[in-house]
Amino acid sequence: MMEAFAARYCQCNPGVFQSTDACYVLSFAIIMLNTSLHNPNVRDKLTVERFVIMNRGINDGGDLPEELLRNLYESIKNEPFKIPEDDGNDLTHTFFNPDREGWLLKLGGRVKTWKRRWFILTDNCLYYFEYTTDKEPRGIIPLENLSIREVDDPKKPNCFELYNDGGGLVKACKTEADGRVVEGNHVVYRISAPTPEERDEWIKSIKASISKDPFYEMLAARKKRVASKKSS
Ligand code: 4IP
Repeated sequence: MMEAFAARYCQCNPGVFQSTDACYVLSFAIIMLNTSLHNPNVRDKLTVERFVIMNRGINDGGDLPEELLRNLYESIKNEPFKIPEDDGNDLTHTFFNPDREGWLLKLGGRVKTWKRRWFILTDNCLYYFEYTTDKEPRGIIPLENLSIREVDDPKKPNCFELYNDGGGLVKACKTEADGRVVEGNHVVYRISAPTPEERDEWIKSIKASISKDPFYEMLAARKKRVASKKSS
């Protein structure tokens, strides 16, 4: 399987490796790194320096760019890769082809801690995950009735907020540490984007998503009909 993967990777990404063997060896090194960093039974965690040394000379006798190895190390450290399990509850379809997705920082509801979360905007809902490979979201924010505004935060750049125009808690659900799904506690969801451009893109997409709510449109049309009947 790994050989087939290496062959296909090199075919799709010519020029990255001198040979498919280099890709094959690095793939194994990444699996070992993943285990070392994320398996709690492994006490002696690989450092980035050891990871770089471990991969010396694997590119047909030459070295791979150190920056590539360091980036790979950081990426695995930030997010372990997992083989998706098939538990019959496959939400892949739900999150396929979303309106927008990306990493954002989210401020907690009662406890004000910033968490880096993977956000997916689809079907008029904003979902957030701990990792891109998670199958179940940590939280879901339905966007109906919500408003969005740009805000300045003293600690984080490029912030925007989702809030209820009428005030009160935003209707949302979240997963507690013990796995229970409960209602969220946010009066506002304050979110920080990596760049001003991304903030603007998110605001634009979320606004579009809020306004294209079919239920809302149906309700608005109904209200209009009722109003015109009354006046006639
Ligand atoms: C948590 O802080 C996280 O920020 C949670 O975010 C957040 O829940 C909690 O909000 C907040 O207390 P600690 O992890 O430092 O305890 P996440 O679920 O993304 O991990 P939300 O509702 O933002 O998901 P409250 O409202 O439960 O305090």
